[in-house]
Amino acid sequence: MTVVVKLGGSVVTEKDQPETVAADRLADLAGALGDANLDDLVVVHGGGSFGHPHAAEHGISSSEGKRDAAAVRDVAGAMAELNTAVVGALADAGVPAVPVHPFSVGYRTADGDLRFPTDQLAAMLDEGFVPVLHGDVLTQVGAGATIVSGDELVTHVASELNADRVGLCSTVPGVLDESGDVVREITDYEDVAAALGGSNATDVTGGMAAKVRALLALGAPAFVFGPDALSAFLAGEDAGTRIEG
Ligand code: IP8
Repeated sequence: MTVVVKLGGSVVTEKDQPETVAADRLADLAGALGDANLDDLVVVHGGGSFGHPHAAEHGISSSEGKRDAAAVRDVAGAMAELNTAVVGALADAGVPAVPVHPFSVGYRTADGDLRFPTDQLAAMLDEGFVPVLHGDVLTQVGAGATIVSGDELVTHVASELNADRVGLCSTVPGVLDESGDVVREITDYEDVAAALGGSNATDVTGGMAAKVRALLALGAPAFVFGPDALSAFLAGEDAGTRIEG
């Protein structure tokens, strides 16, 4: 059973305090991952108050690039620092976690397509390691460097490794309907199009729309849930919103 879990940046950092790890929350999540009994686990984490402020300061986004080595060092450096904290918390909880820094692994084509090999991740899993990736800067042909989000890496890695289950641990307890209630199951984007701002909504604000569409296309069940539900997800239960196309 291969499981890919994303720990949202707002979950593992204090979003309003620059470069501050949410140490207690991270330790709880790491504990849940340490207690889980999984053959193959890949962890991806977001940027929170580490990567995002630097990316904004340098005017870099997933579509806007900069040919600026200092900017790359800033963003990649902040994300490496957060990754060290996440890997450390997982190690403290007994997880055989190892760091994987996406800037050094992949790139984007001039069209923005992600080229990110995963053979090395499969080899790490075979050797009993738990790779821990993160949203990062990525070289883009003709554009310098752009941002790759943790979500984009989750869907890419899950699909390349034929993951059996995917979990997105976020600050919200699931995908919410117009009344603010958790939608238990999504099998078609139209189920939630109205609540998520219409089927043509883009993800410029990091919203749920593109996330749901990408997860529907995955071919494995994906779950969006809050930190309290991580243990249930890892135990194989349905947690938060189940998304499967
Ligand atoms: O928090 C973005 O990853 P996300 C990471 O998953 C950076 O969107 C470097 C801003």
